[in-house]
Amino acid sequence: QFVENVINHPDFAAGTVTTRFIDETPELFRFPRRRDRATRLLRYIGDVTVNGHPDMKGRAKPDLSHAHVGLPRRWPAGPASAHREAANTIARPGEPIDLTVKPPPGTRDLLRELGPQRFAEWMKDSGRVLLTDTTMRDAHQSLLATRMRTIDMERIAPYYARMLPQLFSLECWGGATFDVALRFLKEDPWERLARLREAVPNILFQMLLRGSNAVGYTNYPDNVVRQFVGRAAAGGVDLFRVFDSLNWVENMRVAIDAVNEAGALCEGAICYTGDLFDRSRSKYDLMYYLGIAKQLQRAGVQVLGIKDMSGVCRPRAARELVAALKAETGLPVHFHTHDTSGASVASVLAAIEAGADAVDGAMDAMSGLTSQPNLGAIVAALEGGDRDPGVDRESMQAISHYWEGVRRLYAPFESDIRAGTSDVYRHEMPGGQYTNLREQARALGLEHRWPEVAKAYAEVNRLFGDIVKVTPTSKVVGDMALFMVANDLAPADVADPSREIAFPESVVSLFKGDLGFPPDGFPAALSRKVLKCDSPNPILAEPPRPYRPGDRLPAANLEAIREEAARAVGRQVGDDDLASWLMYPKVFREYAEHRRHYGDVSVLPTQTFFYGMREREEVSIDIDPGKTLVVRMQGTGPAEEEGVVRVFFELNGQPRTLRVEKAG
Ligand code: 3PY
Ligand code: ZN
Repeated sequence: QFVENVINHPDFAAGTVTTRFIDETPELFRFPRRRDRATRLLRYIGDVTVNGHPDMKGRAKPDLSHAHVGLPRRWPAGPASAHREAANTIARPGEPIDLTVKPPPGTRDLLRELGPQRFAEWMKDSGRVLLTDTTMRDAHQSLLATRMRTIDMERIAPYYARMLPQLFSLECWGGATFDVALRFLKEDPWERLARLREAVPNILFQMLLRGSNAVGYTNYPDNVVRQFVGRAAAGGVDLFRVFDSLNWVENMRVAIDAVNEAGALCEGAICYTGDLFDRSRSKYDLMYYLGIAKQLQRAGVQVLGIKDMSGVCRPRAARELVAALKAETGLPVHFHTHDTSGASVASVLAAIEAGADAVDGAMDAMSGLTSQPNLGAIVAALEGGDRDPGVDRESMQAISHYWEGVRRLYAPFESDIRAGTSDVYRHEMPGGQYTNLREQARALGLEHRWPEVAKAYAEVNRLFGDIVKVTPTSKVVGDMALFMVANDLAPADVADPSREIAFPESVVSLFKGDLGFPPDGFPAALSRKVLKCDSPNPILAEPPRPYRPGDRLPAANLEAIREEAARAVGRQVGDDDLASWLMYPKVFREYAEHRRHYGDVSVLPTQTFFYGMREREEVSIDIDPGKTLVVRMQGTGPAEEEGVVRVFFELNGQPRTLRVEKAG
């Protein structure tokens, strides 16, 4: 507000201010009374009700008249399970679930007791398979365009803590969730982490970190990556799954060191691509993966992750890879895959047979297709065997039932895919990208040419030298594939030195080395063409030799940037806000603006957030512990002026009328 007052002051605007302007202009410190939270939230609800949510443009509104999100209310009627006894509750099937009872100890307590090194030993010795539930991160990133809101996670979180304390970890942060929370959901990812952490004190929280790209799409200065990791660890992330989008360990070191410095558990992930057994494509053979694993081990990771982001690691490859990695490094191995082909449970079971210590899956209702394999099915397959994960299936069902209800709220973000597709073995698109790229294709009017896009994706990969495709390199390959289809370009046209092509910006950036380099570099001829090396500009005469972008990016002056951010958003900027700004300055600024105008919209129920309110609908909004707003929408009516609608609410029984401008 102070900044607004300065900017709007007539002297400031006229450029006649002196250095004593602030001292001599007391009105700068006169701020209008902060609009109370309820009014700002009503304004938001009014806007969305009248004008619709901007994210809903072009999406069909679902019929939610019978939507029901069922929280577990009573202990499921399954056999009394071990963990209920561990919870020291006398709960019996059918009894109400008491959220005031402290959750039993879990993996997080164990990590704190043992420290990362000894915890990793425990992972190998525990015998049972350890399970990660990805529902709160990768599953909704891959199925629902990452749109799941904090409130829907927070409501079920305390049940996880009590009903499934034997889970190894909850993947609930990082990847695309950071960007999407700020950009589309207008909520603070740091607050999400804090709220979930409070609800789940006992189970490891896991995040996906894109190495030097942190949670963004390009390399950041080293000190920015370190600052981010430090804040994430302080905010409650216990396990960092770190990867590099070209499998270049050199470019992961800063992140790995930062995780270790924070005392958190560091999982170095190897991105799986290609086919271990394809002799015509020997680049990605067993030696390749073992080489990366050894580098990661030397770099100081305690756990090895196999990150099969596209779901192309077939059962035989999973078996071979897991066995070899374990034998060669002695590190615990954590297997992650996607079900795009429909065959992922087979790969998970093969990985377990070969000795995988931990595997990822998603709760039934959020599994399958481009998401993770079905956890309930995995548990059932292992039940009674020597690697039985020992989690209560009835509890999993109860929690999955909740997710089933939640998923309905996000129906407009679902893709239209009905079945698995084994075409993934050809195009190798990551699960999190597949639906996104389809949507981009639709936006460009290319939906009917999707098979061509998928084919072009594979062709671009070959043109680029058969690279690892995962955020952000996968986005570059996708951009180029769409570009080729939209412009009717064949691979030969792209490669043809005599044919002028205006490559997409992201492609130029990739070849410049902004994301680092694959171990064998980019193909020389295409590099020359993309970078216009044959142009008269001598600086561009040769493609760059491989370098680590972090070595060329100057350290960010964090305090100067903090001040710049504070000026831009008109309030103080703490360390978490600073981290958000460093990742996404423009997005953060817009988020801050939204928050100033509408307040903290993360407290709204998801239906209200996306779809506004119907006439005579009533919702309860918990804005603080013990402070609830009851909002009833009475109806709308025309105002005296054109283009303005009056919305009639009742707020805690008191009538409130709001004037909402109708958008364009
Ligand atoms: C991400 O980086 O967001 C991913 O999910 C990569 O698989
Ligand atoms: Zn994934």
